[in-house]
Amino acid sequence: MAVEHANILERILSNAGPPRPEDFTSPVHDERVVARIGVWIGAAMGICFLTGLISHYQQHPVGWLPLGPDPAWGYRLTQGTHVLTGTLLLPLILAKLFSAYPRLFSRPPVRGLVHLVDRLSVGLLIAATIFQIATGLANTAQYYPWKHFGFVGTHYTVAWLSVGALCLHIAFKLPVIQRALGHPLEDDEADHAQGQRRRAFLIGAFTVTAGTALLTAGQTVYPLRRLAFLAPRRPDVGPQHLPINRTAEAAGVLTSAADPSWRLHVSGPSGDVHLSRAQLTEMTEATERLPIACVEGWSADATWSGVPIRALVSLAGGGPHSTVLVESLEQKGYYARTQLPAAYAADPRTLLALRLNGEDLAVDHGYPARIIAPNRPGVLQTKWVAKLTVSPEPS
Ligand SMILES: Nc1nc2c(c(=O)[nH]1)N[C@H]1C(S)=C(S)[C@@H](COP(=O)(O)O)O[C@H]1N2
Ligand SMILES: [Mo]
Repeated sequence: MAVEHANILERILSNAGPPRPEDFTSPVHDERVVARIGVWIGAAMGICFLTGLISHYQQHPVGWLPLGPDPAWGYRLTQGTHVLTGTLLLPLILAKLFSAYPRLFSRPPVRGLVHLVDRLSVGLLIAATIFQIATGLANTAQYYPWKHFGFVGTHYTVAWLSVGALCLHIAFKLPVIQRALGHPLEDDEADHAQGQRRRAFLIGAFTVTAGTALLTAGQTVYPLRRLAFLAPRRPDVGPQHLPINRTAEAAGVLTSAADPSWRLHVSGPSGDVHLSRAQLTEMTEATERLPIACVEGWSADATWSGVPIRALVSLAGGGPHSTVLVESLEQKGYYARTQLPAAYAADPRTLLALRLNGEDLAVDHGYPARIIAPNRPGVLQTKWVAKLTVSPEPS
């Protein structure tokens, strides 16, 4: 590697033009290394893309893919896997770029139409993947700097671009990939030392990736929680041993949530009712163990007690096919109003939760009452509920 840097420096100092691929002498710049890391990247990107799609359609339902409340841990699995594999793409992409970047200097830059499309697809693949990793990681760190574009729509669109570019790239490189994977890391006895360096690089890249997984997965894999040094959240740290996404103060509901004159307004086909917290606690109580799974990648199981939503639906004159519009005390914000589809509203596990892990809800967890439903993205588990509007049964 030292030789390599000296070569390149010499070219620059003597004004001999940009470096050529042969100036990069490290044995790590080798198609066998590039292809092996490529296989790991292909697997991680594939899993990341598919779990991301499922998560996306869970938050933005589409008619052709009816995702319901089962299994209760579904979103926890898809979103946890999505964020984890996306995070692992960072060390993997860096390793692959390092082993492959000398090829950027090959001459001539374009050797015909096919080669041009090949290079463009590589450019698009790198740009789109870096964009996805950067926006995804910013999101997991609760950093939302996008004033000019929405995160969800952009991350979703660029995902298709990067997967399209990945497929093109694999198609163009298929002969090289087959050749490279079919060959051992060293050519012959004479190449032994070089082969060892290639192997060491791959082991290093793998170790960094596995280490990143180990230090991140604890945000959702409970036994690893003490190792979650690279994750913004731990599943057991927060009021009532559960993390908080948005606090009551940030949502501007500190006063309204603590107001003893709070009433739950339930509106439906048979009219309007206003229920105090005391009246709600007198209704039939149900207790469910259900996860909160945030789009940011952390998730945790908790024990929730409260009134099944379907009891409130029938109180308001609705039925098993009614949907429920949930409105929060929160005035602004994307998640101040959410819609519970009928499959969730009718599920006996979907609660208007009043208590968490055996205590009254902390105000940051949604006191006086919040929604908790199985297999729902965290963003739709509305806190500080003020009003439920029950739709009539479709005739
Ligand atoms: N009204 C309201 N409810 C909300 C939110 C919000 O910003 N406003 N954030 C949601 C998000 S993103 C998550 S992950 C969960 C987290 O619930 P917790 O803070 O009780 O853990 O609450 C959800 N409920
Ligand atoms: Mo969230």
